[in-house]
Amino acid sequence: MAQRSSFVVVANRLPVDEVTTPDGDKQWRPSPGGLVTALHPVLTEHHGTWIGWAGGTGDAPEPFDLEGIHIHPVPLSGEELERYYEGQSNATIWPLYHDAVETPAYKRRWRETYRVVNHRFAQAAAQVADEGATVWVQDYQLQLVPSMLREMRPDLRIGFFLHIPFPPIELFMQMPFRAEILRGLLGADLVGFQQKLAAQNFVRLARHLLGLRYEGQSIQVDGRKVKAGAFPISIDTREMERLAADPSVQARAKQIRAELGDPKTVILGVDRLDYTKGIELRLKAFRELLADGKLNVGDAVMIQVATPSRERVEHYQTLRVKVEREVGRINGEFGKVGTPAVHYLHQSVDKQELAAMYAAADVMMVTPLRDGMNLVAKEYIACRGDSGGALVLSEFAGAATELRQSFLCNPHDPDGVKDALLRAINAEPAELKRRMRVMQRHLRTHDVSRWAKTFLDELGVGETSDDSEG
Ligand code: ADQ
Repeated sequence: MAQRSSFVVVANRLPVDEVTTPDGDKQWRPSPGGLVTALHPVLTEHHGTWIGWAGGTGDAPEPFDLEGIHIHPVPLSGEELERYYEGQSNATIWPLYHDAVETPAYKRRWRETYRVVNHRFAQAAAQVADEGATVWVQDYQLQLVPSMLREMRPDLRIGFFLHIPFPPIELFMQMPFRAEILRGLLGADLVGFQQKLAAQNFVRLARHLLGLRYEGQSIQVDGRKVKAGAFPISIDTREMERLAADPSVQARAKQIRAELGDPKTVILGVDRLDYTKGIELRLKAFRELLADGKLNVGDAVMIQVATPSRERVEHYQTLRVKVEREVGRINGEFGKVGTPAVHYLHQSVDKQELAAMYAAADVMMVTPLRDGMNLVAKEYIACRGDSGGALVLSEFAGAATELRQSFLCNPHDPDGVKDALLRAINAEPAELKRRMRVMQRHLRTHDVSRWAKTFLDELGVGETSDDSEG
């Protein structure tokens, strides 16, 4: 019989990676991430379980304990991975929820498998949750889990958090199994979003599509109340500040600038290689400023780090080609031997190197066409200490609601992006430091543990303490 828990997290991925030790043994290692950092205290306090996919296809590993968390792997076959994850999650729901910036594809067999896999996750949660336990379901891959789980276990408190945007009614209505998805979410007691606007889209949709009544943010469903609300996610701010202040990271930041030829302005972009992130338009803005003579190679240099992502999905393959063509074009037209205009890394970098890059960059460009939050923007701010620096930020990132002292721009307007970049580059250092300090103060109080605590308090999970009380 499976170990039972009073607190259960259900997410597509488990917070662990399998690594091979120097002796050739396979071992599980925690994979660092904001979510697991935030939830770790709650999970250990409640003998919590995390249910998710461990990576790989075929049989799942047996459940195990790691650093005080019970890990409960869910299996996926190769075909399920293709249909549930790459298909329904990342070629239907992901583009649709991001303003359809790429055209969503709809396939019956994808949604059938999405249903099957969601049911498997719900069953795993029903199996490990104690009587009256709290279950917190994460993100767009698992939107049917709340209602499936409620049917199996009406005694549970169920929360759901959507990490990506929730679209306006007109867009959501495109989806062939729209009512089923909505009912899936309404199985939760609390549905959390990054933004107020997303929560409003959700309650309005419930009325529009299912004729449900709502008062404020509370929807009446079968005699129950389902609350919707905004809970903007954040980062482990103190940890990020500490990392960036580390002498080895500072030394590496200096070294990066030296290797770039100590230019006046280092411009940085860090993203998963995703079409929502606005990587191409950022490169294009940089190219046009070079062409206009407003920037010069040598004075200004750009680094673009793009983590490989969802490489088997067609839109992502096309994007890679487009981004790499643009990088090639810029370097071809403006680079000199030994001095490229853009340094492009199609790779993932470790946390230390990432912090050093943030510390080395005068201007950070975060220009998504649509983004639930965007944690890169917040990480950059936490890494600046008192050295100033400027954030160019898209109005369409959730982070723009909080980071008002950034240089905001409309990513659909190329001139607007160029203008914001130039203003950021030419701003007075004192002005930049002032802006940075305001945003840093905000992030110190609005960190990821506060996010988790606010959500769980609203869900009514009694005595969850944040680590300051622990
Ligand atoms: P993502 O779309 O993945 O997340 P983001 O919020 O920017 O986007 O998080 C990316 C994370 O990956 C950051 O912590 C960043 O440091 C890291 N990362 C990015 N590129 C990297 C690289 N090359 N090497 C190493 N690390 C890299 C989704 C939503 C967001 C929402 C988050 C959390 O799309 O809008 O903010 O979930 O809710």
